[in-house]
Amino acid sequence: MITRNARINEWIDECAKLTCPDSVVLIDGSDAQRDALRAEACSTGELLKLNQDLLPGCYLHRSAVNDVARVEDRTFICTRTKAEAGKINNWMDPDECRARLTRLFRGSMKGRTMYVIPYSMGIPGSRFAKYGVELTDSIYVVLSMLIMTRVGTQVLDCIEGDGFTKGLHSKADLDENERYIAHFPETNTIWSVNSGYGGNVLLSKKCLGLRLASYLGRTEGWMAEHMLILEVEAPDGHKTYVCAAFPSSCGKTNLAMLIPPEKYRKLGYKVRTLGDDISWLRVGGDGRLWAINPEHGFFGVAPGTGSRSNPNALATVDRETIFTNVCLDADKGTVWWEGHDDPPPVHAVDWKGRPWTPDMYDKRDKAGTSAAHPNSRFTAPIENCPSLSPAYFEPEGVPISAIIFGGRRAHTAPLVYQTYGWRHGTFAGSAIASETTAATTGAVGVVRRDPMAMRPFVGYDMGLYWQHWLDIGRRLSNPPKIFHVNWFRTDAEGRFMWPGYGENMRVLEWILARCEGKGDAVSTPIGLVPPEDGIDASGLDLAPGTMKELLSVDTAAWLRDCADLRDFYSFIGNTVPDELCRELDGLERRLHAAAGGKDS
Ligand code: GTP
Ligand code: SPV
Ligand code: MN
Repeated sequence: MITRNARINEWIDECAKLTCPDSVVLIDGSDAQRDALRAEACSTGELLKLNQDLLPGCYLHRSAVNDVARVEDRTFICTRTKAEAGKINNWMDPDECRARLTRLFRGSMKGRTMYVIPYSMGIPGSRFAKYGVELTDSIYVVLSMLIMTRVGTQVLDCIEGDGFTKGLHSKADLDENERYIAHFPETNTIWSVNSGYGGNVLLSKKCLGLRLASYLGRTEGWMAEHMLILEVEAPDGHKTYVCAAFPSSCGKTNLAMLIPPEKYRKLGYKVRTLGDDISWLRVGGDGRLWAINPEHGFFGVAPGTGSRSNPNALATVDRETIFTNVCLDADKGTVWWEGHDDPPPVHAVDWKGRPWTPDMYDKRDKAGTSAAHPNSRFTAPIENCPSLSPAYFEPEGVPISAIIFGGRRAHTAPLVYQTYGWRHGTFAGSAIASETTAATTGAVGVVRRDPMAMRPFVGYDMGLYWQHWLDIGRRLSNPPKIFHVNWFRTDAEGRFMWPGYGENMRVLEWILARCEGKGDAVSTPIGLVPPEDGIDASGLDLAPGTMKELLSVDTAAWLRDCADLRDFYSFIGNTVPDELCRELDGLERRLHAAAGGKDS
């Protein structure tokens, strides 16, 4: 008997019969068990122990070369009907999927141990917590889940009957042609097979935390979003909470850990972190939107993390951290990646485990020739973060004043604009477009529509998801203001025009002022844009005209974008809410008017 919960035991038995592990081990959350698993993983080469004087409790893991990112084309939502999964998700009939994956799971854990990981999303026992149990044959998954979520026997005590998400994961033989990440919302089940990469196998994260949670949230009246949560404390001590949704690898971790420029620090501004990837949002009794971060750690992008861009992240990963697919300094037993402060190690071992020198780098084949994979990551405990807000521990979460949408766009989207309200804001979210990144397999740098930064993560039909946003808005008597930002606009030479990172505080300042009914704004066809002097650029080395360019709205480009959005709406189909179609009509009309009728 593994647990005292008969439903959990029955299900474990069923999965063990299928996968045939040599033994079944319950993860109790103890340090002793964790340490034994670390030692075992080091003995098999699954983990490499880093220099414990310089990086205590830190390990390096290398995944299979064909298994370095989420696989959207192999991710399925298995609802009874295809229509429920919607146009964007891959769908498979639940019975067909179970049959197909049963063949892959059969005997897949022979000679291995099946670990039983009871975990909680949110504070165990709190009103908003959800529980899951993940069965896996990977020690890497166990050790990562111990960091990313709250794990252990105390979670089992919170689970009543079958009130938990059933997650079954097996590395099997990592065959990429038989890799599946399958979700069964109707039975609250996830099956993942033939992968060892984070987003595919840490079933708490995108699988439960976003896909199943968004499905549940629709029926239960709350939202699961791909959003960071941060706190800004003003010089007078007043605290404001902000959520921001950017697509994968587009700056959530960086914004969540932002350190204000010196000028703001001197004035007394403080920015603190509550979460960097997932928010669960509810309508509070006060008519405001309240957010919790259900996770307990960071699974963050390593490349680009340096003392100029994100000192808080660097301080977070100097202990008790698992690094995946970064570069090893073979002399020092430390880690390195592109964008690190240190020069490349003399004896560098790349993410594939081969000797590496800087002259091997070819920017036309970044993933193949960089020392650290572009989607290499760190898995670090949230409590390591120097900027962690005490409000992270509030079971009811924090009230949100602003929601910021964003994307990675070389052109079109200005540095920042404010929408006219919840409905227009929902529209702006539905219209996010962003260049693809290394966080998912496939081409990098291609602009695609990524509504609310949730394209790969909505567990049902996108049109109904937008309707859910509108419905939530109607229940908010004091909704957050909704903004859109773009840190990634480039000039004619392809260089970023905005310095970004800590300097994004200047944009946050305008956003916070707007939330308080202050700060100037100019009405444009797309929304409210700051006047040229509305964003404090003092002390920045911006070339003349840059701010004007950053804030400009290119009518012709926006009209092209509207046409593309119209196609996207028709692709999604007749579930797209009328209210959003009218917003699109209105935007197009305003753009035509601004173009002086020459386009109409
Ligand atoms: P996921 O974990 O995949 O959901 O990503 P994320 O949204 O947390 O992205 P993250 O903060 O890790 O940033 C990803 C990449 O964007 C890194 O290479 C950063 O260096 C880069 N980046 C983040 N913020 C900025 C910014 O303000 N300006 C520029 N130019 N790059 C940025
Ligand atoms: C993302 O891709 O948005 C991530 C990393 O946060 S993963 O957990 O792999 O999805
Ligand atoms: Mn993410």
